[in-house]
Amino acid sequence: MARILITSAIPYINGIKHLGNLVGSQLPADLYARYMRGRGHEVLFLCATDEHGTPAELAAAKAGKPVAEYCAEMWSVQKELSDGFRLSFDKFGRSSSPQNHALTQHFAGRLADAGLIEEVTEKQVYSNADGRFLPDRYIEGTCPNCGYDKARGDQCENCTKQLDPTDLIEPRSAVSGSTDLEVRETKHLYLKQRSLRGELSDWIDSKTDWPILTTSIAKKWLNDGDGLQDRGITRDLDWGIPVKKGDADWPGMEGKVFYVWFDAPIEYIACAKEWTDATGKPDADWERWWRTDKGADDVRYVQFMGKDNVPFHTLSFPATIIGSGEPWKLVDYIKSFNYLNYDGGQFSTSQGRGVFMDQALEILPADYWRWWLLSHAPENSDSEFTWENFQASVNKDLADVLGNFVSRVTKFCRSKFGEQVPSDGAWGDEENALIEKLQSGIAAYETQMEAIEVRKAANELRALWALGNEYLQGAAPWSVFKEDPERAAAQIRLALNLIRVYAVLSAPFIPDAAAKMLSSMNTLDTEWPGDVKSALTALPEGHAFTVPEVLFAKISDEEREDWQTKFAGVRT
Ligand code: B3M
Ligand code: ZN
Repeated sequence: MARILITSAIPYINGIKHLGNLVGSQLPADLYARYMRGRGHEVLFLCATDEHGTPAELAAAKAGKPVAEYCAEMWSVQKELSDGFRLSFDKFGRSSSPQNHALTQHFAGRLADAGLIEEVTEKQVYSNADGRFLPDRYIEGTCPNCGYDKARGDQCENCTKQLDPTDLIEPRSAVSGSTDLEVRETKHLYLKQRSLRGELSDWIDSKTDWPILTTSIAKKWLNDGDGLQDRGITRDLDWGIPVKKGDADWPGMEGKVFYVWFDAPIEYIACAKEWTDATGKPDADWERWWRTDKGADDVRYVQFMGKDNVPFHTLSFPATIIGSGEPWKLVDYIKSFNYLNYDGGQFSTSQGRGVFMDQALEILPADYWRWWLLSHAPENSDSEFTWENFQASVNKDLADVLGNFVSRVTKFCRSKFGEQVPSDGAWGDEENALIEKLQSGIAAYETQMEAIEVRKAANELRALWALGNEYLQGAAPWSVFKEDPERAAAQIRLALNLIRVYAVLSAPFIPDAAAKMLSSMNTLDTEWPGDVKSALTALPEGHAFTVPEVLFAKISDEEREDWQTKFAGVRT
């Protein structure tokens, strides 16, 4: 049994996430966590809300609420939605937690002691119209690297380059649009990432198994010369983690807070302490996941994120960890994703374009979305959600293939043998051939899951479902029953057992349907089908079951058209 630490990029607090956000980190992370638990490994799966920075301040102001209150409310909203999508976090924490305050201040103190923090008096953009310093994200302009005209002061969304606001060409305030900006002096802390360049480079070079998307982005910013600049880690804002050196005040930094991208990844660690604190466990229980001097050296740590987050996870956060000189666990594998587009354009939170998590659950249960999103995960390139495609895959994969198999087998058994696994009859060549195909199909599925090739894993699972249907079609127990009821009994005994096997295999993708399949098979046996032949005898002769409700309803053309119209505009 291995120990696997899994984190998903932590979603910003300001607003409900859209399906593109979901498939870019939290959902595939959940898939992997469920799979690894299903294989019997010990998993710690963490996520949280990312609560600092100007977006939170501005959203709270817009909602007319104190920012702390706004964040607490939005945390509950996001928590409920992540439960709705069955995201199986061991802890859904908050980057504003006391644990993260303490740990972030601790890291800053360690970095300062190591000589890796520089105090810099710098010039920063002040907006006269807005009466405040403008944080990087709230300055927009043209990217000096690629020419994109809506680049933000912290990063260009188009080319992923990390920026400083003063790099922007023709800057303007994103708060008011004002170009009445002036530059004022203010003192900030800089993390001297540059002096860690060699260590970071060696570390990234040692990750020969990382996905190309991850390493290409990491190496681009590492080797570009200007990619690994020292980074400002403090801001002139009210809301955030106060700048301190451990427990001690930091002279000259009064009234300032840490930059959101400094404290957000540290929340991955703090979240583990939130988890043990909330459950009354000792610190040793989270430290064994995070401290290599306390047992974490045999943990495998896997992170999930969208591609725009990669530079922060391959350079900035590792710089914090390495620079601290303490034995914290570094990530072993980073799975990153491209973007999911929506019907000919981009999903957009600011423009309210696309389908958002709350809206999705209002129209269909989580499994429908989970299946489509994961089976179309934007891995090798961006991918696109269209309602036609969604309808087609739900109707075909879930209703016609898996749902239909379960329904036909259970109903046929009920009508001919009653609601119990039929006795008599023996398996023959057809069954042995099926078992062989299942055995190699499951091995292929395991290989893809282990490699976190999400789409390929979905393809393998779909192929496994199809094998059951093909078998049923060929074996035709409904005809065989007339001549040879014992033979039909043997076929159905296998097929009922296959429903349990499908439930176990499919649970990472469609946990609710899997639970229904298991409960209709009247079993708690979730053992992974290592040896298919014996897995197909788990439900013994005479074992009672019930015919389940329809697992997946088909999406009609009318429904599809309704939704298409409903979601064509923008959300207000
Ligand atoms: N909140 C960005 C995002 O949601 C940011 C991730 C933080 S991960 C430490 O895409
Ligand atoms: Zn750019």
